[in-house]
Amino acid sequence: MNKQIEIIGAPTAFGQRKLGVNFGPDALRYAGLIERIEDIGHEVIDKGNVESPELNMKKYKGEQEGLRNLDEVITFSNNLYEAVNETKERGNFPLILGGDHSLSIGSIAGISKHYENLGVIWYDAHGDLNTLDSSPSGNIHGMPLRALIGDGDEQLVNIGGYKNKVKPENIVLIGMRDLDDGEKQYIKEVGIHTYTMADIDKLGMDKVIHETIDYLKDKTDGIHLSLDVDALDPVETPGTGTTVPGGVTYRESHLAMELLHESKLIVSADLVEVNPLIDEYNKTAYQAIGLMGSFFGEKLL
Ligand code: EXY
Ligand code: MN
Ligand code: MN
Ligand code: MN
Repeated sequence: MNKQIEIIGAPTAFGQRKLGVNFGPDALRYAGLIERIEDIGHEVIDKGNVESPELNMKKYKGEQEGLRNLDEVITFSNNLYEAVNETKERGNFPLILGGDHSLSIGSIAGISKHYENLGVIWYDAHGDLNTLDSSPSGNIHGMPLRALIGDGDEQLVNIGGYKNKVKPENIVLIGMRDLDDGEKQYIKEVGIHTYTMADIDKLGMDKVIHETIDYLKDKTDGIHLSLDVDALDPVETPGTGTTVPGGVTYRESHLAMELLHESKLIVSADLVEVNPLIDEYNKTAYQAIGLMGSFFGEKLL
């Protein structure tokens, strides 16, 4: 049965310092994301972009103490929470287009309340598990997963009016190759199931995804995919703000998406950190659309 997929644009750049990622949703639409998913046979409803607070360029470019653009991130997260929650109330599949990864604070808040035990697959070069104390940057896009677990700024932790959206044991990190010391310590402390690039090299993506599904399927009642395009190797996929060499290949990522589709367990997804201003003519948006084709069941033959 083909899902009714609702596209929700989340044009935020407040979680980091590089303008352009806020144009990600429209770069993906312009590159043909909706038509690509419709051609597979799914019904796609484009809900437009959630409202964003004004981006004051002087403030955005300037130095800030503590959590950067905290007020804007809180407002944006509440707006996105409302939109995603409504999509889930309609029983549809939310595909949230970023925008930087701080958007997951709002998107997963809107999803998690509909599940007892939401699983999360965090496909990323980074853990995004910092608090202000462990953060090297003060950028909130390095913190969403920790806020969703329940640590950090109280307002971020309580988006949607509740906390502890995701349990550490229901998370799988895939693509890790740039973890801060505080994140490494936390991952070991709470035992988050993690596949680094070294693990992917040794096991191969087929086994990584099969193990991920086996690890999550009996203890979660739905799985959210949070796909950060910086998981992919920057030689192939340059259009993103925090590139790290030695990433997942485009072909490995296609395989990952095909296997996740086959699992039929993924109930929602974020597609984040596409920045067309850093890119070579929107190349990264076109790649992301190809991956979404595989994720929604496109067959090569
Ligand atoms: N760990 C670094 C920080 O916290 O500033 C870099 C985070 C990059 C986050 C991008 C979205 O994945
Ligand atoms: Mn990320
Ligand atoms: Mn990342
Ligand atoms: Mn399908």
